[in-house]
Amino acid sequence: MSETIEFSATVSATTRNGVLVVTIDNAPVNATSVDVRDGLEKTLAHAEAAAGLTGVVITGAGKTFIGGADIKEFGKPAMDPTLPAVIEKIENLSKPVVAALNGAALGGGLEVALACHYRVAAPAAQVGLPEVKLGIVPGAGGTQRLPRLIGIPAALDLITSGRSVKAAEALKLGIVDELAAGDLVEAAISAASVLAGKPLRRTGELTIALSDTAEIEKTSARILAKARGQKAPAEAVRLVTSSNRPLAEGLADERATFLILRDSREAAALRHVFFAERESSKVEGLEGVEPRPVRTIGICGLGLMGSGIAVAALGAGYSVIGLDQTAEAAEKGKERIIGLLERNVASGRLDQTGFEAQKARLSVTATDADLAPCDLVVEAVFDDLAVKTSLFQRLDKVIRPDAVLATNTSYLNPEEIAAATVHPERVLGLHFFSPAHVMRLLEVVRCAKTAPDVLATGLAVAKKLRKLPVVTGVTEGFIGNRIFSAYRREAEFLLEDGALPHEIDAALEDYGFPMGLFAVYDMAGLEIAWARRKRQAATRDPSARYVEIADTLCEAGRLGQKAGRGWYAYPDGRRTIDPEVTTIIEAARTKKGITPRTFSKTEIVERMLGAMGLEGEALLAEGIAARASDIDLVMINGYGFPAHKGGPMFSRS
Ligand code: 3H9
Repeated sequence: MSETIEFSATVSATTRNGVLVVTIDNAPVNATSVDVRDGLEKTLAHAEAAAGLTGVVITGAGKTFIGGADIKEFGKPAMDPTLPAVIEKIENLSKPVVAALNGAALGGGLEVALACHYRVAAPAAQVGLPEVKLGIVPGAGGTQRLPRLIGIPAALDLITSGRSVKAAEALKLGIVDELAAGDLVEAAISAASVLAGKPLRRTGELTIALSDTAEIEKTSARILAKARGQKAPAEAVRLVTSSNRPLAEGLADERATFLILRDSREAAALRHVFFAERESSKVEGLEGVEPRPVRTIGICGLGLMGSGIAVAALGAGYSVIGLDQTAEAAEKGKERIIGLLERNVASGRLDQTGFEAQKARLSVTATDADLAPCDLVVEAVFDDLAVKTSLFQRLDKVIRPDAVLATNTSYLNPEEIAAATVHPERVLGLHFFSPAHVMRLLEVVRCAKTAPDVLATGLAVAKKLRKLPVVTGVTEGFIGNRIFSAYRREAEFLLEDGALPHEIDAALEDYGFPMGLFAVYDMAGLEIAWARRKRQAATRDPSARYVEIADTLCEAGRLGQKAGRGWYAYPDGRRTIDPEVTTIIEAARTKKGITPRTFSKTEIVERMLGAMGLEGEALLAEGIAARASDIDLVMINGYGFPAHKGGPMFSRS
């Protein structure tokens, strides 16, 4: 092996068997920053000129090949060389360039690999073009080279979903040419040596395989419908489906589209979400605090919520002990959990071996003492203070004093539950969203006495469960339900002021919510919120504006879709506007002497966002949320706020 040549601070190379082995070392994910691009450009010039070199291998240091373009550079003035320019030089080199994919090759990382003449992957590698998730399209040849390599239908799927595929699937699709069983770089050097002196297979020169146009049109229509007005998926469809044209023309179109999208509000919003997700588990005061080890999780209450939590925990490798009131209820819970696991098998998310392993880690009981081995116990029993406190007092007697106790309450005060226990410092809230095995959001509730390592344990478990944790202080409804209450309240004010449910829903859906608020209410059922309003009636500020319309609907038996009518009517199951509801709303306006006026969609959305934003400011001022971006994550991941709008707080900026 020759000595190392440093082409830039992040790109270096050695020569092995006449092949230049180039390593990109730009922690944390080897993003193609200007220094990497500069280093690569110099490397290529050196490789072309050096008579003794027969080929080049490009690989990444650490566990990533290249995580993509450096997103932190977006929004800053462009710096040469650009990634497309470097990639063009890779493809046009007269000597073979082999990509040795040691880990994730994403976005610009995969685009570098696509321009290489051969791709060898380690079993841990994964490839993908996740740009649409950032509101952009691949900007360095991805939309033009991938269809040349694997055909339009497969490229359309990967580029518009942004999903990444593991090495084995990448091989099957034809994105990589070889899986390295042994040493990856050795395999890549061998490949380069074999290719030396032979005609090179340049991806950009390949002819696109003919495919079924009708099928492509169908797929494109489905993607556009799902995009809910987002620009990037539509542009990705356009670029991929038109890729059967001269490469230079396609690349120019792709680059121009990429630049416009990169500077768009939508892309800025999605970048905000990307960084917010990485920020949310960084909690002040927890630096260096070790979480308590957790191997076995106890779950009390095996209803829908408890079963969902159990499925998430089993999937993450934990042992689970489920507790319910009677042996019969516990058995029923077990059946429900196994039913959910079976669904994962049916959908291909879990194989038979995994299913058996998860089942073997599950046991259920109706005896408190059986929870003794638990490192963490999560309660998901009926949301009633007396029920929860008495359960925690019973748990105090059977679990180790260092085991963590978590409540999944949505609205009760976890401080009161903690205060009823012997060790309040080991109590925190873990507020899962339903269905708990599907929803990513997890509000981690920090009580006044929660010990730092208990909070750290909550965050570590959340990460292992592949959830998105957001830390919240104690307040009625925590971050999410407090903002949601403000949002709902504003919608009801709008009803009284002149808008109708379907007008409000249409405005929200146009903005990007998957479903309008009133349609969601009907789907979930109106009775739980009604019961809460009745409970709060005695303590409600009589001078505060209160809209009675929802109560009137409930009193009339309009409890939502299950009852066949709620905010809408559901003759033959389809949601339709109901004149009876309009009459109820008009009567409520008359009763208060309100002269209704019309609202445009923009006004409706502005009022709703305004209410959410104000409540968000209050949560920040009260110290319930640590940062505005945490609030955005909660609303995006728990309440359907469109990610491409960045969240209610981002949308104020
Ligand atoms: C693109 O490529 C456009 C091109 O088509 C066209 C160009 C012309 N840039 O996720 P982690 C940071 S667009 C800058 O926790 P993991 C991240 O913020 C890009 N920074 O690690 C975090 O920082 P901090 C397309 C980035 O091991 C740290 O790295 N590519 C970038 O769980 C660790 O991140 C993508 O969209 C970046 N590209 O997962 C891929 N990526 O420590 C985005 C990460 O300060 N990245 N950081 O909080 C990922 O999916 C994951 O980071 C990855 C590693 C799977 C790579």
